[in-house]
Amino acid sequence: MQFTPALLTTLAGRFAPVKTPAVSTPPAQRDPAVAARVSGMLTDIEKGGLDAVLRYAAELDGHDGRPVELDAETVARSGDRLPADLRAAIELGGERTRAFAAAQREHLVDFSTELTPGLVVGQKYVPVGRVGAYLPAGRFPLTASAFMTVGVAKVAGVPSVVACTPPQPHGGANDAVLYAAAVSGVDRVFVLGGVQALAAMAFGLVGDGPVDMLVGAGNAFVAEAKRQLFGTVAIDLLAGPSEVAVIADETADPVLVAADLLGQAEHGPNSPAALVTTSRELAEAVVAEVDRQLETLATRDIAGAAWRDHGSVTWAADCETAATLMDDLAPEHLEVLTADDDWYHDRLKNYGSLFIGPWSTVAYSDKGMAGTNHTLPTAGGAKHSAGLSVSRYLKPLTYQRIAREATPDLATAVQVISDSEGMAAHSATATLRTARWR
Ligand code: HSO
Ligand code: ZN
Repeated sequence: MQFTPALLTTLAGRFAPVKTPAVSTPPAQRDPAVAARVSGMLTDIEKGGLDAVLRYAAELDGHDGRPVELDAETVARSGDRLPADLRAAIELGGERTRAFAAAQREHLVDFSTELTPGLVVGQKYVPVGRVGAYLPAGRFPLTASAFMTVGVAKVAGVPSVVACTPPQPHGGANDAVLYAAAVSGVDRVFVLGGVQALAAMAFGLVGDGPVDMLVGAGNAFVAEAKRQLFGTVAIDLLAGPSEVAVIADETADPVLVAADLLGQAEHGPNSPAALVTTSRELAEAVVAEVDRQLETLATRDIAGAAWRDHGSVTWAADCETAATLMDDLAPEHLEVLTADDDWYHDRLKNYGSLFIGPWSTVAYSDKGMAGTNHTLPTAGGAKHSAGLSVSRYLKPLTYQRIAREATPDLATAVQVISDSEGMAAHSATATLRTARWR
C-alpha cells in the first residue's frame, strides 16, 4: 500500500512520514513465470482431463492415488474430530455469516415498474447454478473461508456448491476447514489443491459439472489460475496479500493499534500494514509498541518482516488529510479509532470493510464472528470494487412485458434509429408491429 505520488504533492506540508516501508515498490502483481506455468497447467488439464489433474496432484502435493472426493460421512462427521470449543466456535461463525448474508439477501428485492403505459420492465434475482469454492489450508488454514464462500453461496440459493481444499501432510483435509464447509452447507468436497483444483472445478472434471463461478483465496498460483479462467467462469475477486490500515488520533490506545497492525501483518511477509494518525505522539508510541509486541509474538518472523518491509506510519495534519490519504490507499481492512469515528464513516469512500471504534477489530470479521464477509479487495481494488457478498452469487436478470398500447412509443423511435444505422432487419421488427397495431 503506497500513496499516489501526485496526491502527496498536492498534500505537501500537511503530512509527514514517521515510518516508511523498507521495500518501496509493491510486490509484482503479475509474475510472468507464474503466468506461464499456470497457463501450461490449464492447457494440460483441459486436454488431459482428470488423469492430468491427478498427475499434478501427485507431482505437487504427493497425492497417493486415493479417491479425491471425501465421502459425505467424512465431511459430516469432521466436527467429531475437533475439540468441543473449536467445534462451537466454528458453528457460531457459520451462523453469524449466514445471518448477515440472509439480511443482505432480504434487501435485494425483485421489482417491476411501468415506465410508460404498456411498457412494464422488471428485474429478478436468480442464483448461479454451480459454484466451486477453493478453501486454502497452506501456512495457515483460514477456517472461516468456507463461511464466506460456501455459506454465503448457499444463502443466495446456489443449488450446487463444491469445494476443493489442499491435502495436509497426512493426505486428507484439514478437519477444521472441513467442518466449516460442512456447517456452511457444502454439497461435495474434494481433496485437491492449487491450480489443478481450480481447473478441475472449472472444466467439470470433479463435482456436478463445470462450475459457473470460482471463489476463494489462495497463493499466487491460485490467483493467477482464477485470472486465466475468468471468462470461462466468473470469479469473486483476485486477492493479493491481506492488508490492514488504521486511522487513529490522540484518543487511541497504542497497544490496541499496534496489535491490530500486527494482526494482519502476520498473514505473510508481503502483508502491508499502515497507520495514518493526526497525533505525532500516537505515531511514535505505536512504532515503539509494535517493536515491543514483536519481541514475544510467536509469528514474529512473518509479522516482523511484513512490518519492516511493508509497514508504514504517517502523520496527517488534520482529519480531512487523514481521510484523503486513506482513500488513496483503499485498504482491504480499515479500522478507525478516533474521537469522531462517525465523521470518518461518513467521509471515507475506499475500503473493503470498515471497523468502527476500539472494540471493532479485524480478526472478528476474519474469523466469521462479525458476520461480514472477509473476502475483500486488496491492492487498491477497493477503489473500484466491494468484497464478496450474497449479491455476487445472484444475477439481477431483467425482463420486459410490452403491451400493444405501447407500440407507437417504442416502434417509431426504434425504426428511426435502426434506419439511420442501416440495420434493415431491426427496423422491420418495429415496422411490422406498427402495421399490426394500426
Ligand atoms: N484477513 C484475511 C481473512 C482471514 N484472516 C481469515 C485470518 N483468518 C482476508 O481478509
Ligand atoms: Zn486476517
